[in-house]
Amino acid sequence: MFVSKFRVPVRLSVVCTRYSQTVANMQSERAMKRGSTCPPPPGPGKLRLYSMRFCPYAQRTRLFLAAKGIEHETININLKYKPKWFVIEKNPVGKVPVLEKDGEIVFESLVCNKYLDHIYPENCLTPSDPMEKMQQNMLLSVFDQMVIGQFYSYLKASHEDEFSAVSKKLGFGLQHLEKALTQPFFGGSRPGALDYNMWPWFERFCMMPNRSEELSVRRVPRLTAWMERMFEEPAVKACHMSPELYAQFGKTFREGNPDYDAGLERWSSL
Ligand SMILES: N[C@@H](CCC(=O)N[C@@H](CS)C(=O)NCC(=O)O)C(=O)O
Repeated sequence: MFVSKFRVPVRLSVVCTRYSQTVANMQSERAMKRGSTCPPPPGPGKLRLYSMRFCPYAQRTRLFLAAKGIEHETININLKYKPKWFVIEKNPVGKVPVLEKDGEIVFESLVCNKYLDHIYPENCLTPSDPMEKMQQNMLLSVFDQMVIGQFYSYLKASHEDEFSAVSKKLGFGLQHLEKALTQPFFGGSRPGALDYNMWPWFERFCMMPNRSEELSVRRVPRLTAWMERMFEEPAVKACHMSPELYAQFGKTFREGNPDYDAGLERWSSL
């Protein structure tokens, strides 16, 4: 698998505490669950993110927040045993990410990110040129349909035949992105909306066993170099989780009892 050549820095979730909570009942990143009391709304002008530490969609928004340097507080949600208040008051679909500010609620990762660019226009990550914006939207659609879906199918595959069929489709989607990448980043000389909206799944490619020629470095040299550059970006570093931590969470998820607080043990007494 083409990411195997990277040395992914091993970090614990301590990096995420940089953007952590400020209200009294949010002293840790521990996920709030069923039976908990709805926290009071954030103060005037304050932004709050409802998140789950291992959710790639929430990571999209965390990356935007970090890249744009937006101050915020975070409440993590236990998505297996969701607090009633979360579904009733924050998102009827019950998913993260959700943003809350001055009585407004915004959900869906891509909508959240557009909202952030709208209300914090400094360092806008979305292209201003209409054609460029459309092209990024189309590439994101390719990514959503041909990469994200196949990524999960790959993780679930159990037979050689399945691996090979999924790898072919995934390889095809990656080839399309490879051809579209003509500059250091999809956003040009710096990462933009498309880079950050796709990144969470690339970071998770380390979870894929090395299976197929379709996914080798030789087939996607530009994407490989892009990943190396992305790993160096401060926003990516700030939101990064180690492969070990993903594996720890993934194991509990597959066993049907996701440990949303995995990796926080060491910090619980601080
Ligand atoms: N289309 C949504 C997907 C978000 C999503 O699927 N989040 C997952 C966690 S990774 C979730 O909240 N799942 C809870 C559930 O499905 O009940 C987005 O882009 O925000």
